[in-house]
Amino acid sequence: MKSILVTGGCGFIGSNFVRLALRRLPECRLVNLDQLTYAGNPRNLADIEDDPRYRFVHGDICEAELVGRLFAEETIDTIVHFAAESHVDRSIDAPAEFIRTNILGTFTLLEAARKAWLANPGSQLPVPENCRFLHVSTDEVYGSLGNTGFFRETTPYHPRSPYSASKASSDHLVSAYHHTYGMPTLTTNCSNNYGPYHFPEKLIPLIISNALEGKTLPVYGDGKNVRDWLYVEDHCQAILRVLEQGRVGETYNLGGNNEKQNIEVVTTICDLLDQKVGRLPDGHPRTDLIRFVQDRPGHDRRYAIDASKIREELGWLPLVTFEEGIRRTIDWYLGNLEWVAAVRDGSYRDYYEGMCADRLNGG
Ligand code: NAD
Ligand code: TDX
Repeated sequence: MKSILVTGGCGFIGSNFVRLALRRLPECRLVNLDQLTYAGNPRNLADIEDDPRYRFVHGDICEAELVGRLFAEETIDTIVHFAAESHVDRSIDAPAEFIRTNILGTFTLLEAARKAWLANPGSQLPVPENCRFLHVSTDEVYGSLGNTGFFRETTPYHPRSPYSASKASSDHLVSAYHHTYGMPTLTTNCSNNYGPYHFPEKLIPLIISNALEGKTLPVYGDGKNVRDWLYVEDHCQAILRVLEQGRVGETYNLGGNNEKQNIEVVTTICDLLDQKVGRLPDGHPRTDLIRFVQDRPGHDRRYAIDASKIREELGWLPLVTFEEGIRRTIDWYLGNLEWVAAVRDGSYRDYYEGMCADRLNGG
């Protein structure tokens, strides 16, 4: 049985991954180490928390003693590392936590894996064949594109926000551990995700929840910045594919082939909500709520991914079009208004407080 340590499994992508992995890998045991920051919501995994193959551990990836203990207790042979501070705007307001979690946290995990997997951690002795360290990263490490071109795995790094700089730094550490110690690493650099359990500080869930409540819809700058959107389930499938078939030491770009200007995304959500739940109470369309607001400092203009490497080497393709994915996403939010309300009013932390008391440090 494989013993997988997932970090950040109570966040948006991590929780979608944990659910998929338990379904797809019947022979695995899965330990979820999550600090439950504001972005970690254990309710995201309420439906699987009693699965005997699953263990939740409340803790910080920067705590070397805790991470080392987990490696030993659970004989971890695989890491899927999601835990991070993930919101660009927060990284502009308060970068310190991004440096700590994203860089020092990744370093702590690499060190724990080095000590656990290498018979002599100072040398390059072969690591057991079945071990893997999969680092989940972002396309933002490559910087910003103009109107043309795509990010390839060979594109030089040029991060431009504290968030992307911290992720770039962690990518370099992962690469260094492969080259220096022979650590069996895999790195994925993915475009913008969307789908169920997305925290409503990010564009798509923020617009859906504000538009439902009749609040204004803030669009930064001229609204013409472009992002490539990937449905979260497609991302999670890609991670499993890379884990199972990826070449050790390689990086893989993942994208949805769905480039959209932000304003296009916002108007699409408004139109779909008008169709699904009716216009605003005063009869106006939801697009009337759009407000162009001050731009994000250093706002990257365009991201676009060339995902041909993973397509050609591992046969992975995104299956969900943006049109289908955005409908599914809106339907999920409409079907989970309690989840949205609890996150918006902060009461999701109550569930969390109870959980911390019960399970502190995996107790
Ligand atoms: P998220 O913010 O929704 O979740 C992050 C999770 O990590 C939370 O559960 C949080 O509690 C946990 N966490 C934070 N600091 C921790 C610490 N010190 N110790 C333990 N747990 C900690 O993030 P997400 O959007 O699900 O992103 C997951 C990963 O994927 C990140 O590494 C991010 O950089 C990467 N990524 C995200 C996107 C995207 O569009 N969301 C795209 C590409 C890559
Ligand atoms: O209120 C808003 N108005 C707005 O116009 C917000 C929150 C965002 N935006 C714009 C900024 C971006 O151009 O929408 C675009 C998407 O913004 P975010 O949802 O904050 O995502 P982004 O900054 O692109 O980063 C996301 O994708 C890459 C994730 O948050 C990262 O973790 C991931 O690495």
